[in-house]
Amino acid sequence: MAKLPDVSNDVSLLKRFIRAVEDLPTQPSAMVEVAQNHAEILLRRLETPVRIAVAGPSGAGKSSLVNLLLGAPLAPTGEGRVLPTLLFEHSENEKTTVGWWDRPSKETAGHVIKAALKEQPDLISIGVDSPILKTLQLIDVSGLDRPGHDKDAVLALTQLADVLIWCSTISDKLGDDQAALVKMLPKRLTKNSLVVLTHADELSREQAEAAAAEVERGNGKDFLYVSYIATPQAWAGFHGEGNDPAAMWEQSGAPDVLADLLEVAVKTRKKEVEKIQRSIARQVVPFLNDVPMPPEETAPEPVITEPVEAAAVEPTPEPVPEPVAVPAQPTPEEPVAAPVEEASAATSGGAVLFEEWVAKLADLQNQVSTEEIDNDSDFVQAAQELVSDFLDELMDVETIPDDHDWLVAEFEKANDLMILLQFESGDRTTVDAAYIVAQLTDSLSYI
Ligand SMILES: Nc1nc2c(ncn2[C@@H]2O[C@H](COP(=O)(O)OP(=O)(O)OP(=O)(O)O)[C@@H](O)[C@H]2O)c(=O)[nH]1
Ligand SMILES: [Mg+2]
Repeated sequence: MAKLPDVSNDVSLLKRFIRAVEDLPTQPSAMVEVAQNHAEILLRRLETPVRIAVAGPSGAGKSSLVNLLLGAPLAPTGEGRVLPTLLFEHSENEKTTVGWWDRPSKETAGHVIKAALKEQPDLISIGVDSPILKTLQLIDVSGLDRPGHDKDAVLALTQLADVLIWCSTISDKLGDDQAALVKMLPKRLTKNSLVVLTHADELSREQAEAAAAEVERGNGKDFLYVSYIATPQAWAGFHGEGNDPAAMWEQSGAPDVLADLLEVAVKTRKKEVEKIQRSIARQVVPFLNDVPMPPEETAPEPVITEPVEAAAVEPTPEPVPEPVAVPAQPTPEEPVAAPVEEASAATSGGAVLFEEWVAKLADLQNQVSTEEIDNDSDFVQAAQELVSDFLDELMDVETIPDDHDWLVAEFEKANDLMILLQFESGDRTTVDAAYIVAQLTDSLSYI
């Protein structure tokens, strides 16, 4: 079974370095201070669980699935009205925090979701003392198919999620309307995604298998896995109801859904941990000798110990310092480092990338001058596709040095912005999109 990487050594190293810098009797050098800053950001990233978002059309059974994963009926179900995004995270004390994208949040003790809804927040985060949440955060995103709420939902997904579970009722089989919504989402997210077809209890097992296979070949082909579930039966089986709860659990499809989810979460986490380890090797390790490091604690506390099913953690190799460009996961708190001096020395890989980008731009310009693109929203969409396609190439490229993680991060940020721009109206969007493209061109010219 897939196992989450053990990061206890990395956490211990970062904590000891941060403490060593804090304990210095004199002001640290600027370089050491920067390294300490990096260490703090990297530590935060190591301590952040994999963030799993459940999204899909209204009434698809998202909140029911979230509750099943939580093992508690915390997310309101069968509401029929659009709720804000609900984020379930680990906390020893039960608490509810209402948040807005543009205002400070407010925290209350206990689970008071009904009262929180009255405040009309953009986001409600719920602290739950559940072991699964030490490993995973669960995000219930609603309203993706509701005009007026779609932008908020996409914003939540781009800002908060690492992995996506797309829910569709099995009778809808992820139709074209849904495929159009999925296309709007950042590719870095859809790449780490699975489809769960709900209401499988309305079909026979053979019909459910056939529906899942059809989705896998059709609109769900970009997702890593497609599985199905009968959520009420899974819930009843899990909570020991009925004559044969074990059989009910087994037949509900839940074991496959959990196995798929675990695999995707582990894959995503491993990629993120490898990236963090490369950053530690580059940004922190060179400065270890500049400070008196405290001794290693005898029993470092592992960050990820309590698992979904697989509590076991897998030791990962020591940080690998080789320069390899890998997909980055943007974290809102991490500033994108500016290109460093030596990065401007063009590498052949960098020069090829720049040429490719310029060729794509010329193509876009051509489409505008031939009026193949003749309105603002088509321009924004074409520009977003250009950025997103190029981002895919950038992630696969191994010829640019590791220092250019910032470039991937910049394209990811630009891509997220472009996705949101598609929900805006007015001619200002064209200007904004063109500005983003120009900035990316400038950044690419550094490599
Ligand atoms: N029979 C059956 N009913 C389900 C299943 N999953 C969810 N439901 C029911 O479908 C209704 C909608 O489920 P929710 O979990 O609230 O769906 P949602 O996607 O969160 O809905 P919104 O938040 O309103 O978009 C509820 O009455 C659930 O009990 C399922 O697998 N089978
Ligand atoms: Mg819901």
